[in-house]
Amino acid sequence: MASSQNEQDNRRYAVAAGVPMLEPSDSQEAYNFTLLAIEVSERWGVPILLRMTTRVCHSKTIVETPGYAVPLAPAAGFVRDIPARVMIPAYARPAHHRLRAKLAEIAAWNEREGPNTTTAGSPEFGVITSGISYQHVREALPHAAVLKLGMTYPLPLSAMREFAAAHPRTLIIEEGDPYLVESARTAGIAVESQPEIFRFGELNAARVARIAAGDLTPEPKPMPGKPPALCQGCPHRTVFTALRDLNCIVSGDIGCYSLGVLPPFSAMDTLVCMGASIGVGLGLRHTLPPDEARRVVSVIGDSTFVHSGINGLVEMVYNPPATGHVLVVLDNGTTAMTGQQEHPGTGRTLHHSATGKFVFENVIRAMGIEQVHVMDPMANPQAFQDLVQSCLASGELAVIIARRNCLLAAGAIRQYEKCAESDKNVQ
Ligand SMILES: Cc1ncc(C[n+]2csc(CCOP(=O)(O)OP(=O)(O)O)c2C)c(N)n1
Ligand code: SF4
Repeated sequence: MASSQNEQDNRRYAVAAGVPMLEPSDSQEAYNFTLLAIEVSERWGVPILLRMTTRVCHSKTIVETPGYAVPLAPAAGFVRDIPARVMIPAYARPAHHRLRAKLAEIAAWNEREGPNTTTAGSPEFGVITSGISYQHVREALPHAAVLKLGMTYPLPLSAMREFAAAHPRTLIIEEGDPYLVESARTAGIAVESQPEIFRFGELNAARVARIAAGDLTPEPKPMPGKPPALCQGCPHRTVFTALRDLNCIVSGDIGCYSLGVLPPFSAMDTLVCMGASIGVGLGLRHTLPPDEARRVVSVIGDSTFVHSGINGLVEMVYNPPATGHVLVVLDNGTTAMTGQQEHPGTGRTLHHSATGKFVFENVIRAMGIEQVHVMDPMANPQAFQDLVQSCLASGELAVIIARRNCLLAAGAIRQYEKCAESDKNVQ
């Protein structure tokens, strides 16, 4: 939950997809387990989930490369294997049997020689854990015996059973869902779980010490930080000022512009996941009473539009709401929130050299939207607000492309454009 929109536990995906999962607990293991993942993947012909979590990604530990032979990628070449790659039911049914057989083999391998380790400690008190939680356990409970699981799907249930049987008290420490606890108990292994309050947020050494001590006193609230805000001079500001002043119902999306939800704008009413703004906006248009439906506007960033928003536009053309709909595409020439990456609409590759360009207005017109407006929202904020108002009043389908480069990226974009121009002249 460091910066995303939901707190979820991806370990469930490994089970749902039947994909073996490795969980590194530091940088060295991130390195080693990546190589191991490739080995296991090549040996059994399955993809592997290398599960990284926030604190493993945000920490640095010394990495040694102990002469481990890095497996070479096989030479590329096409070998026809239709039953393995074409999942019509006739091939998919046996494929499922093959997958379950492979998972059983991988489970047996994990028991015998998987990346699971035991740290000796108290004969009375054992902890089963994995990933970053292992580091917190070692710091908070240095006296405990620890079974650290490196491959957590399929689980080494026999090793877990043996470890639990050897300790009168066996506690499971895990961040997020009670995945290990549920798996252990389903297999009849007696383990102690952590109280529900520790399911929320990340673990740390202090929280692990509280879990082990059964301390349920309320946790101190973190000091309030300075709330994030759109930069002064950000083009998104003008757009959200207009939407606020027009009292629009705004179906928002993910990017810097999500900050339009905060004061002084407070101009975003829904936000779910990347690309949802158009579908959610259309749903509101279809279901709200007409007076309210006419106030609904979907707002999406340029990168988010090409990522997955474009599908919503197909729906908008195919099932237009009776009151029409207005979509604002915030074309700030970059993927600002995640570090100013290029995207198909910039016409440059990730390394900033020129490539084919996705031209928003051309594509949107070609998709069947007749009212397509392109405007710099900062050139004349009142004109921009008037444009939104007239699109809302028209009762038709309208798309406004609010085009003005992100203030922080503008200098770099000018440089890339100059380079692309001089490259063209050289050619
Ligand atoms: C499914 C998914 N993938 C990736 C992300 C990470 N992410 C957050 S914002 C963002 C890009 C936003 O770019 P854009 O729409 O251009 O808006 P800007 O930040 O430039 O205003 C991405 C990829 C995410 N939140 N959800
Ligand atoms: S980084 Fe760019 S898009 Fe993001 S708030 Fe600042 S000016 Fe706006």
